[in-house]
Amino acid sequence: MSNPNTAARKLPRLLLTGAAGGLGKVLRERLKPYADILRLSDIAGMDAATGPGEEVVPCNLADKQAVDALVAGCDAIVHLGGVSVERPFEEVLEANIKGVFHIYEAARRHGVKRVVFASSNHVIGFYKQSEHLDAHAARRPDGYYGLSKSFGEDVAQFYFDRYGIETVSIRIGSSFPEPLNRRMMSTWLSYRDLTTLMEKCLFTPEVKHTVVYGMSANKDVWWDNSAAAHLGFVPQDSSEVFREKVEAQPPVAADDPNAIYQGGAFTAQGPF
Ligand code: NAI
Ligand code: 15L
Repeated sequence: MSNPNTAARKLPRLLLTGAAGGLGKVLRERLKPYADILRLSDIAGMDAATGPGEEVVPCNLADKQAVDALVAGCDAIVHLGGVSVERPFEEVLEANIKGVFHIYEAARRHGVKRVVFASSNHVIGFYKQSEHLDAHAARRPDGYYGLSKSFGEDVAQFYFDRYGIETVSIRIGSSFPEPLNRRMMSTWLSYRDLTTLMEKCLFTPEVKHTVVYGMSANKDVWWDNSAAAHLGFVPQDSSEVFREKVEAQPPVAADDPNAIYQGGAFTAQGPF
């Protein structure tokens, strides 16, 4: 059901970074109804055959001038672009840390008032799976990638406090067609729920800087979204339908990070 607080439903021009990636491809299709023009951007090549209402603007997020030009003329930004797994710091620095700063600087310069930032559960990855968190829990990043998302959330808060640019930072759990392992039974976010959440993030009238956990209505969850109730996000899917398939996988050892930490294997990657 739609959020009664959700106002306008179509933006003149919406920027989608990371459009060539896994979630970018999904949202390229699903965000079309919410924008007259969807501006698609990535450093990687993508299907350049633009459909009606699409435009493709290639860009390296590490290039400040290029990002400035990318953001010009846009009304809102869904920022998915960047390194999406644990990588050496220098790579994360360019794409994620400089990248997110460039996005907000460009938003400030061009008067963009709403950003949806693809943060990650890896900002809190070092909590145990036995712990339950809301959005106010202190962050415990589980690597350079998690640190970059934590920085992004701080940048979002700063640009709201200083310039009034509103952001929803979605701490996405695991958004794939289906949960791939036992850990993802808790962290899974279906594409349908991701799309609904994006719509809430873009159109809820006042969000300030909201942090929301991106998860479906899974049975055993670690996260509490009460601090983001104003978004009116009510997930429809649950990982339960995949339980039999997931539990047919070999058991995970009790001392495996995948069985201990919310961030799973990310907590044990590197040093590079
Ligand atoms: P992905 O790795 O498939 O897509 C990321 C895209 O960013 C890629 O197409 C890549 O070419 C682009 N990119 C990387 N460096 C760039 C640069 N310097 N300039 C411009 N573009 C660059 O990742 P996915 O799964 O689609 O995730 C999208 C976003 O959501 C990412 O920010 C990721 O960190 C975040 N996220 C995703 C989760 C998931 O379960 N899929 C979970 C948590 C967070
Ligand atoms: C993420 O942040 C990654 O981008 C994604 O590829 C998954 O690994 C996800 O977290 C997860 O924790 O399952």
